[in-house]
Amino acid sequence: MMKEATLVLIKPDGLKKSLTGNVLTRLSETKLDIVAVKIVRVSRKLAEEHYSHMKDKPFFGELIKYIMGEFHKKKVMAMVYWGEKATAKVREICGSTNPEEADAVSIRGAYGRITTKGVYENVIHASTDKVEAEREIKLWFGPDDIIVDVYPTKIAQVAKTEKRVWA
Ligand code: FUP
Repeated sequence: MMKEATLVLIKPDGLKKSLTGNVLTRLSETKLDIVAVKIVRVSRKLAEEHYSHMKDKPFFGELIKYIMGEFHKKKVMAMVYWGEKATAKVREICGSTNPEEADAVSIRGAYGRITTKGVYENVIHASTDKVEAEREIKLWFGPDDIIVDVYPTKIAQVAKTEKRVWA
């Protein structure tokens, strides 16, 4: 069987509520490998690209504020899980998008809520399918952030770029 990669985000409500350990413990039931992890301060650009397919939804503005951390902490923990049927295995433990409809013992069922403004604060994001996973992982990570070769890469000459280094 082929291994595949899938993106998992612990959203700002999950970090604010100190649920990182609980979420990682639940995800370890999948026996998948974590091949990348970082804490990200989400820019508006990244938020809007990540949720570009939700652009026409009435709650889009609130959704962007939520993932940028304006209601909780301004950080997201982004991870790549890797293994056979990674996307399906992670989605199953996450539960349904709507935390009230999610199985009670799923991550979203146990820890999610719906705000009075109607935003689903559902603690975790998990890619829907393999195609979405690739799109999302390429938004959140570069090839050197991931310890296995999940997608084809190429060597590019990057001239005259500036980057921040330790002073
Ligand atoms: P999922 O793939 O389970 O993350 O769900 P969607 O891509 O359909 O939705 C993306 C995010 O929009 C969800 F995580 C929460 C939010 N959302 C709402 O706040 N209200 C809705 O009615 C639907 C989605």
